Amino acid sequence: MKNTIFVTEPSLPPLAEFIPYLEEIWENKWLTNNGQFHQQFEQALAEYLGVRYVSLFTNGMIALQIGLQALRITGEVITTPFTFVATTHAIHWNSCTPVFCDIDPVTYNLDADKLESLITPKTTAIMPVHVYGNPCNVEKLQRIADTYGLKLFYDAAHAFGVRTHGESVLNFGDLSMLSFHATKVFNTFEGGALITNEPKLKQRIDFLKNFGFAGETTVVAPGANGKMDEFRAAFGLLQLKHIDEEIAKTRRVAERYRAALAEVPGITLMEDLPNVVHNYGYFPILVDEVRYGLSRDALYDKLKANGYYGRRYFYPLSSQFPSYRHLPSAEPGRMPVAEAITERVICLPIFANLADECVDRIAMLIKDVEGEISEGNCA
Ligand code: T4K
Repeated sequence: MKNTIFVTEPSLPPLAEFIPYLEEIWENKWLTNNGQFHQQFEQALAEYLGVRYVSLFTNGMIALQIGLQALRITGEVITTPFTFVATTHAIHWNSCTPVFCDIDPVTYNLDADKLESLITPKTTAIMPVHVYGNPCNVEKLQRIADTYGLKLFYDAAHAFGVRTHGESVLNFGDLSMLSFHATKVFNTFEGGALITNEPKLKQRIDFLKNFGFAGETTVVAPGANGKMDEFRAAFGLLQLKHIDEEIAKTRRVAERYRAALAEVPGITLMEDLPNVVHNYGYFPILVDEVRYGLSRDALYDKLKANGYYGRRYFYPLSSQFPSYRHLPSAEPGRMPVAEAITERVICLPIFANLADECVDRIAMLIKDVEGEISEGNCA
């Protein structure tokens, strides 16, 4: 859509660079099922991310579902309501009950200090999300998981390349899931991965994503089809060559927003966390209606009317959707922090090629509380 700046724009390499990969696929006629690009991409990703084992998937949602199967999760899973609904759906699709826990007011991630009171004899796992790529309180979560004998499965859909205290955030817990959807910092059109340090778990995941086949005639479990094809694996290999530059460019966009919006009364920005390498995939702001002078939705609509399509990630909370709002943990008032933040958040447009002029116009629209329309759109 012309004259519209969306919340994100996918990073794409020059098309000419992809042609040789396609020629090779056409030559080999090997399109999927653990082909050469699939194998190379798994290896290259593990090296890039600084993790032990990567299992590629056709998307992040099926990776979550298969990860829960691979860990043999049953009963209740404690999770965050402040997430894309895929996290909650994956729990539901595995015939488990999501139990929602409130979030931390600084990181917007599942609040490890509020978790223990939700554990019951039916709890088998904790499924936190590194929202916007901000690392969860990984140490405390691990302590609780170890104390109660629970599995710890991170939805790391937003956390490509994120490091905490020098270590990949994907190395914590039993399993982590990455999404390579078009809207993510690193994309393969659609795609995803599971990351683990355990060779046996990697093997079980690889069986489960290929219908449960452990050999030509051996099926070890009721698997599904979660495989990534050669087209996307080849594309991912190419994307890896450009990702550092893309993240560096996106970081500059975030810095420009921060400088422009630092002093706006009633607008709260999310700062970089100490000892964390971020990927800048999202730029959330919180709008305090009383101090700012406009409601979150009024600002959201004003930006949209000017062609700037931010998104209210994540509103409503997962726990507020009809499929889940009957659950006891979803009852209004039980998660005051999440309930407040979901009503105030807007994620502003951010991506590597977002022009300075666009950032400046968006910032100007936010600062000019009374003003309605900017002079033309930067697109
Ligand atoms: N867990 C978490 C925490 C997640 O955030 C997600 C996905 C998942 C699990 C599941 O992973 P995947 O199965 O998706 O791999 C988008 C994405 O579809 C979704 O992947 C993502 N999270 C979520 C946060 O955002 P929508 O409904 O906002 O997408 P859509 O189509 O409205 O796209 C947003 C904007 O991006 C568009 O307005 C324009 C731009 N865009 C989008 C696409 C698809 C493009 O410029 N090009 C494109 O190809 O959910």
